[in-house]
Amino acid sequence: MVASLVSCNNGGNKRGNKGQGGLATNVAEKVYVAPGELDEFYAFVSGGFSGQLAVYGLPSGRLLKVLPVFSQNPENGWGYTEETKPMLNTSYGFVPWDDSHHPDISQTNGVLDGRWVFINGNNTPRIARIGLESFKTEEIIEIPNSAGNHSSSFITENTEYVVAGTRFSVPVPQKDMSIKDYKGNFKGALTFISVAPETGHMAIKFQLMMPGFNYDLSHPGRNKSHGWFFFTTYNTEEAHSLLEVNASQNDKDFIAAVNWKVIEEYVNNGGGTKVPAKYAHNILDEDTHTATSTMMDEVLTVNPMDVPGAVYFLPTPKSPHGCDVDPTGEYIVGNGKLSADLTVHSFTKMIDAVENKKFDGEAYGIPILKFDDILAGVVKQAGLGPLHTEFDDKGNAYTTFFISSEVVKWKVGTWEVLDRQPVFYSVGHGMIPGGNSRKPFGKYFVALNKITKDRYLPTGPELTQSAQLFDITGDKMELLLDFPTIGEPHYAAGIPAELVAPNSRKIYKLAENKHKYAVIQDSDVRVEREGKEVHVYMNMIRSHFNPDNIEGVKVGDKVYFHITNHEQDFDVPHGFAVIGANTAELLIMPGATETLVWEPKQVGVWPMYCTDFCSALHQEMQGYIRVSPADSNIELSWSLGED
Ligand code: RUQ
Ligand code: CUA
Repeated sequence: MVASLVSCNNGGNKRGNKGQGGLATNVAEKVYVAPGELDEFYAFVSGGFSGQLAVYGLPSGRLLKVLPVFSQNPENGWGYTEETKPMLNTSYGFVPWDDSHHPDISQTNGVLDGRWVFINGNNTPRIARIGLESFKTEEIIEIPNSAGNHSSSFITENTEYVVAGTRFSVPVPQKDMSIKDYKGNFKGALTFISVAPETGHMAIKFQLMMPGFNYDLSHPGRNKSHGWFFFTTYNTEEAHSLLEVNASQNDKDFIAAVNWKVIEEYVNNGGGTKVPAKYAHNILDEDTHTATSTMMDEVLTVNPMDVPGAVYFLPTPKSPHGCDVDPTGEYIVGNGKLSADLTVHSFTKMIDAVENKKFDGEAYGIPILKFDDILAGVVKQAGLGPLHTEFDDKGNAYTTFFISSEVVKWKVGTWEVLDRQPVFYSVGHGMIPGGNSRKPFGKYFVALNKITKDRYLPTGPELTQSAQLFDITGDKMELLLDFPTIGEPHYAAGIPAELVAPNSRKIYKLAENKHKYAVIQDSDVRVEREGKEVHVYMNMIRSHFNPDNIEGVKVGDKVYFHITNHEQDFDVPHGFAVIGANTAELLIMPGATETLVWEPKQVGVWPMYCTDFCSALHQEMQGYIRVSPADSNIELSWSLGED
């Protein structure tokens, strides 16, 4: 029996390309989701420089949807329609792109609750909230006084706050000054954004103005450490040039431990300083199907010096990147990316050192704890270039190593390495569904890889980025599957499908459509002129537009097509496009209204049509608009089914 098992595995290896592609013969079954069957988990995978968030099924690795967040998406008109344009508004104007990194799913009592996913925009600092009923970006808030919003968007264990820490420190407020004066003058803002329990609406509660380090990643305390938040820092040297050398001088940087409960109390009692700050707050209303953008003008800042007990520095070797807290909340892992060892701090020891005031100096007035006093343990020689750590539900941790290109499984508490598996290649984050919560679902580990040379068919100079799925139910991790990802996958968040799928929206109720230009009754269908603006109040149902013939439009007009989809049936959107429109199509969900703007430039009779193959008569779902010269006196008229 044993002999045949071994030879079977070896046989698998021999068949594989270069000895790497070979897998045990039963692996295919483990990822095979038969036609008509559904996946067990959703995986929300960040799109990196695509600015979006992609939804995959696990274990199949099938791409289910790309959710537009920070970037315009012509596929469904996101950021192109009049309704969604305000979502991409910022204090810098309309910004139709970002670099999205770290999704995090809302939690209740430290357990995934499946209501929302948050994700950060790194470049023009923003946090987005995606509702998991409609799988739509419902809210985006800009983060002022921040630059490179990277230690984001992580939530506290009752989703009290979503946190946005700045990677780059900058002058606050921004001003014209010499870069050489960085040291001691720039600030790093750590922003705590409250999340309303029912609606999810975000509001900046306070910004903690920290020394001018780089705040790289963060995670909340949980269980016993609930009320704290931990941020890795690098460049505690405060270098401003050639950081690869100058920010690697200090043997240890810090993890900043922030007691947000203490600051919250301070702020609730009137503490903090309001400062002017311009930032956009954008909300998409599900009833009106329309977004609004509000420009805010001040923010509450907190100087850590004013709140005793609010912040401590935990010395952590060699430019730590990931900052991860185990499910019990006791252990805080600093993944020192220039170190071979992993440093694990103890929360209990940290509190003990704080209470006994065992400090080792201070930085900008913030007490530094003694490394040896707070150390829980070291995972020795685990690999090269540790980046991120996730946890399973059996007391194991899984750390990704970028340089040695592997995932290393180790035991929390004994710090012994239990297993290591190569990944192909150069893994960044890893993800276990719920792997950074009180309750991980430790069935799969997903490695999110940067480089895929020779793993996929070549597609010119750039290959796809990719994810690799491991089964982690046994003693050894077992590689099951490679699947390509959209953009660069940084972090991901996974959740059992049963916590999301039953709540998924099927339609919008037409009767509840509160869009200003909705046409619920056919009798309200009309075309109106307001100066050079023409408003078309249109509806659609399989398989026609109402109206489908419009005359009286002139060159120089701005034509607004406000279109309501009258379908009340699941999975029947209609599309809308018109020749020469300088925008994307509309893809209108059942019961919703969307608006496309068209500025006709040429006289003629121009077609419009449905872009989504919605019925056997989809090709018949079309119409014409007559465009007359600017000085014509043809009256507006519209019709459906007339000769
Ligand atoms: S970061 S690996 Cu935002 Cu580690 Cu990407
Ligand atoms: Cu409606 Cu095709």
